[in-house]
Amino acid sequence: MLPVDHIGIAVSDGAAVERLLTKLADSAPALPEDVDRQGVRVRFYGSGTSLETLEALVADSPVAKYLAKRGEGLHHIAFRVADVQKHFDRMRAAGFQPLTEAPLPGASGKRIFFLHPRDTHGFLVEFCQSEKQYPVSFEQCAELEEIMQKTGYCCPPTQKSSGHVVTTSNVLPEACKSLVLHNVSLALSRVEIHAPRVPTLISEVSKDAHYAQLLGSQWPEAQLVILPENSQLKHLPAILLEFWASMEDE
Ligand code: CMX
Repeated sequence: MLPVDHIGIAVSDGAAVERLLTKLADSAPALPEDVDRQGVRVRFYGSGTSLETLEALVADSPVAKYLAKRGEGLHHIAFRVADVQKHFDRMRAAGFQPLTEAPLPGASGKRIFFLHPRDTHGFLVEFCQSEKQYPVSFEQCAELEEIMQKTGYCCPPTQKSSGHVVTTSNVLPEACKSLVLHNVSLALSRVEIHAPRVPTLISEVSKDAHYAQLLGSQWPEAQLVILPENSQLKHLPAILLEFWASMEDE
């Protein structure tokens, strides 16, 4: 299934709801943002799948109409996609009528489109392309690539940025922002490593502590992130996304 990016809740007074949601979601909201095109003020709570409160800024906005008709409550569910245009075309080809002629800018720099609730059993559906996408190339990691693409945070590297590389190969690329060695075998420790000067994440290294030490000593400038023992493929997206986000923060 596509990942849920956020759940929208229509509220009469976003500031008043802030105290409740900060407790409930165990996270303070990002600063409120006004989306003039939609006539709403939004606040996002949490990362990953977040909650979004929507309050009306103008009387004839969709949220004002919703509040007048149905009162406060669940307003929409938003799926996160890597390529919003692709899903716009996909939904149209499947016979849905998106509410706009094309995806448009929404809150947090996302590009979004909606389907009418009458076409979706009574709930409003949004598709959004995350504002934060990491350029990643996958080499011989089809299974991991499939999982990572589903997060909606990965896009192919561009020429401008060589991006992050996830590989099971021991032929290591020189130019990349970060290198993830996924499931590399012990064979790697036996070859001479010409390590590229990049921060590095090593996966599933705890299978062999000696191997971690060896790479650590050969690669002193690298930032090694040792994954928990028996960590499974399904845990990697969260770990990788956190790692790449932390690189951006530096
Ligand atoms: N969820 C479920 N049903 C909804 C709904 C919602 N969020 N909003 C409206 N409806 C229902 C109404 O209850 C009504 O149902 P009934 O006919 O059974 O009474 C029907 O849809 C039509 O509603 P309406 O009040 O007549 O409103 P419109 O048809 O003019 O608009 C909609 C409905 C969905 C097209 C409009 O709300 C819209 O364009 N929404 C998308 C934009 C939006 O919601 N922006 C705010 C979010 C911004 C963001 O996240 O960035």
